[in-house]
Amino acid sequence: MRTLTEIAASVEAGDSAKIKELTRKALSQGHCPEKILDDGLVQGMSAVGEKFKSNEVFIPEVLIASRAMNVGLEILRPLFSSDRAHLRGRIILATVKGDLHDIGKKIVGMMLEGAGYEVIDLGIDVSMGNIVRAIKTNRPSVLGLSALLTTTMSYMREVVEAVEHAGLRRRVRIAIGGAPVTRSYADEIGADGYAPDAASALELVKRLLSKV
Ligand code: B1M
Repeated sequence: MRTLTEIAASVEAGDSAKIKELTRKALSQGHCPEKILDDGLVQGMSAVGEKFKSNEVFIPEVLIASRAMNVGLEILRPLFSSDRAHLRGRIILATVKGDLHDIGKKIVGMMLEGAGYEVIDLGIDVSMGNIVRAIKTNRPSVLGLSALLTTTMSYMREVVEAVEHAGLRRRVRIAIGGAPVTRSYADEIGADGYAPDAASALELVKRLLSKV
């Protein structure tokens, strides 16, 4: 447990080298990747979020912490991946236009890949035009949208409308998530579902695909 607490502290300190060392150490001690993710890396980022909120740290520190967290995520990623990829369905993920947050979406992607879905991550700040083009090209079963800002979450509605206008809405289920997003907002914009965290996102995708 001590190693996980140290991982959280290293995310807060933005110490990438230490995170690399401690994430490997935690694995060698037998901690499962989910626990290292939740009780180490995510715990550390939540603490950074609290400090950011109360003006104890500022953007540069948050950015350094998120880069350090990414180092840990990349070590864990292969452990979530599954050789069953391509079997259960294809999912496109995107952080919507104007929004640069992608840590949570990456975790969602890792969980989905681990469960045997093929994930195409379009990245951050993705416009509706690019999303529509990607759906036409890749024909996914589910589109997952992420937004962390109250100001960018409204763009999700525009994406849903653009998918509709392109005549693609029947072809793809739309799931949305991110800290400010709620189930009622998903209903309001005509998305097919909402997930508050990565584990729920996996459940949601399974549920949506079972209805196809
Ligand atoms: Co920003 N930021 N940030 N930030 N940032 C927040 C979101 C904020 C809540 C901080 C705060 O004030 N307390 C606040 C938003 C306020 C609001 O609108 N409600 C905020 C702000 C204001 C800003 C800026 C505007 C600051 C500024 O410039 N003045 C700016 C905006 C930039 C932009 O996007 N245009 C900004 C910038 C940044 C950084 C670039 C420095 C960095 C992002 C780096 C990166 O992602 N690569 C950053 C970070 C790291 C945060 C906090 C501290 C942490 C976010 C995070 O990674 N959480 C955040 C505070 C907080 O959340 N406590 C904050 C950990 C992650 C595991 O959780 O992302 O919630 P989360 O993902 C979860 C679920 O939400 C869900 O599953 C994930 C895993 O369980 N989920 C989905 C997410 N996407 C999903 C999609 C799905 C399903 C589930 O689809 C199916």
